[in-house]
Amino acid sequence: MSGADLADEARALVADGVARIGAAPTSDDVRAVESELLGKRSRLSELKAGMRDLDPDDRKVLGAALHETRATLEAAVADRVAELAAVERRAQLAAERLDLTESLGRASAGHVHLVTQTWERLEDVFVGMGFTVATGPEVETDWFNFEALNLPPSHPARSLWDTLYLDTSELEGVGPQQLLLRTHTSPVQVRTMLRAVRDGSGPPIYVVCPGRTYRQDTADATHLPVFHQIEMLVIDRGITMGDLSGTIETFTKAYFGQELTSRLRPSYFPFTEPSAEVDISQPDGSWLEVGGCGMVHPNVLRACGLDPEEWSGFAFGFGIERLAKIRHHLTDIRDLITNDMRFLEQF
Ligand code: FA5
Repeated sequence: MSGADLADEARALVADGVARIGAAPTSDDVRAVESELLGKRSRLSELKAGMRDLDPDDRKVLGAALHETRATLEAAVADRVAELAAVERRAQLAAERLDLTESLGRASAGHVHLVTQTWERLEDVFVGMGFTVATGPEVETDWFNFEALNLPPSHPARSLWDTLYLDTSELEGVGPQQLLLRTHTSPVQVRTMLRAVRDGSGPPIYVVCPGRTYRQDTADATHLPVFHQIEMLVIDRGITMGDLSGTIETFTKAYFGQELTSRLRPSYFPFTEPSAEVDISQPDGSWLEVGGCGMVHPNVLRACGLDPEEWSGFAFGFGIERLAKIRHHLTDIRDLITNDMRFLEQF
C-alpha cells in the first residue's frame, strides 16, 4: 500500500475512535478505550511501526496523518476524562452531603448544670421572700474582703480563710497581698452598704448576693477550691437575732420542704456579733453545716458609713454546693466538677 492509502486508513480511525471515547461511561472505560486505540498493540502503533518499510515521501505523508490522528484521539480522551471527572465529583458531593439542619431537631440539647440550677432556684426563693439580688467582683481588694469586715491586716482570724493572692509585682502602686480571689461573698455586703449610702437608696437593705468564691482548700466530699456562696444582708431599724433565725428557718422550709429544719450553733466571725454556724438537717437525720451568720458587727456598719446606733442588721453566707448536696442527696460534691455525664444527666 502506498503512503497515501495508509494515511487515509489512519485518518479513518478518528471518527470511530472519537465516538467510542465519547460513549465510554466511566473514566476507567475511557482509559481502556485509549489503550486499545493508542496503546502498543493498537492499529495506530502498527501503522507507525510499518513506516520504516516506506520510502521517505510516503513516510512523511503517513507520519503527518498518524500525528494528526493521535493528537485528535488524545484530545478526545482528555475531554471525556475531564467531563466524567466533573460528573463523578458532583455525584460524590451529592452522596457525602450532610444535612446539618437535622441536628437542630435533636432531643438532647443539654441542660443547665446542677450548680447553676441551684443558684437560680435559690435566687427565686429569696426574691419570693422580698429580697433583691446584688453581685460583686471575684477579684477583690484586701480592704473589701477583709479589712472593712473588721479584719485588720494582722488579725489572727484571717487564717480562717486560705486565701489565693494575685501576683501584683508588675502593678504600679499595688502592694503585695492587696489583690485576691474573694474567699467569700461577704465583701458584697460592704459594696452594697457603701453604694446604698452613696446613692441614697438605703438602708433599709434586703439583698442576697450569689457568686463564685475561691480558697486554697483541698477538695473532699464537702469542699472544693472553687465553690459558690449566697450571702444575705438585711439592714434596717430594730433588727434582732430572732429575725435572723426566723428568716433562715423560713428559707429552709421554702427551699427544702416542710420536713427539713435548721439550727444555729454559737460560733465566731469577726464581722458579726453574735455569730453562729447554720446546720440543716439531712434526710438521714444528721446535720450538715451550710453556712455562717450573725448580727452585723458595729465596726462593719461604721466602715460602710452607717451609724450603729440607728441601724442594725444580720447577714449570712451559705455554700451553694452544700445546699445542692442536701437537696439532691449527693454523697460527694466533687461529682459536681468531674463532668461525668452519667452523674450530670440525673438533674
Ligand atoms: C464564711 O465564708 C462567712 N463569710 C459566712 C458568713 C457570712 C458569716 C455572713 C457571717 C455572716 P465559712 O468559711 O464558714 O464562712 O463558709 C461558709 C460556708 O461556705 C460553709 O458553711 C460551707 O457551706 C461553704 N464553704 C466553705 N468552704 C467551702 C469549700 N471549700 N467548698 C465548698 N463549700 C465551702
